[in-house]
Amino acid sequence: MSNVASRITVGVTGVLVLCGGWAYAAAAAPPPRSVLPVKESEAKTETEMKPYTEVIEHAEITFGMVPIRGGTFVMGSPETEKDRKKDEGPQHKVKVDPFWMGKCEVTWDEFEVWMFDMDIERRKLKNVPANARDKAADEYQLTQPTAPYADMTFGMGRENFPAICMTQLAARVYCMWLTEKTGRYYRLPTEAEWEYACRAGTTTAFFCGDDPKQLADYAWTYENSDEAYHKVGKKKPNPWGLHDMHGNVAEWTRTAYRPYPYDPADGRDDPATPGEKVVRGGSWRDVPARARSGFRLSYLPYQRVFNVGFRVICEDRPGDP
Ligand SMILES: [Ca+2]
Repeated sequence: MSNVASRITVGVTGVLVLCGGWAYAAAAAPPPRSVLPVKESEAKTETEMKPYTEVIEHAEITFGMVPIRGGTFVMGSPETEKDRKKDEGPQHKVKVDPFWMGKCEVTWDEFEVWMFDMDIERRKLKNVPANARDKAADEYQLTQPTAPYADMTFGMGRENFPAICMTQLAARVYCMWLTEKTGRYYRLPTEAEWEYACRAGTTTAFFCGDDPKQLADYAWTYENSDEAYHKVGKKKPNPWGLHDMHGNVAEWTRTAYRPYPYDPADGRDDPATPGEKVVRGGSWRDVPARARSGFRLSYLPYQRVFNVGFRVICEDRPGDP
């Protein structure tokens, strides 16, 4: 699965530059990352990839990851699709490499370990010394002596509810922290990876068909949400085992909003690319048409959006989330 040579890899302490077939280290290569052992996450080949449960050490928090096989799919929606927007075309084929994806959206339980330094506090309380992973991850913790100025849940619930209202940058730093914390490479999905995983082999407006009425069993939208987000994973998953891809909270991707065809060679997946970043899937306060597999929305990466959260993906290729 290793595909390092095809990417420009930016590590935490070193920069690997690939140029005309020559690879050289522009700075000292980072030491090998310490890995928290999770047996099921180990896979030498794509066919060995299994679902696994990730652990956030010292916080007693876990979350599920689902293997997504690589493949080629048709990105975008057909002109005949009801409510289709012009930016969803032209349809085009995109190849996607394998990865694991969060079975559910990132919850407050997970996000607040990072946001409130909860693992550091627990280590202090229990007098547990920081291990190599903790030390590396602590570099990405927020330093905030006071509580945030507003309740980011807006009273909608915290335990097992999806995190919202973080900037895309904060979601990315969370991924960097999680990478150090676990030793596995976590990042935001690209727009193509997100749509590929959402469609799960389907070509209809929703992974459950074209009729929005069918959505009720699979998604929280304006039609059934009672105007609030819901606990993650309560609706049926898509064919690849992912929950809430349509609705609940809309999800940040790492990709800059650009016209189709999707072409990663133009730098749209590079986090440093300026401009608005794509958000996918619609939310509890959106009508079903905005939860369609092909629907695209975008916000600036420093915007905190009331109905936008994220989910993580994991792959074996190290880089910058
Ligand atoms: Ca969602």
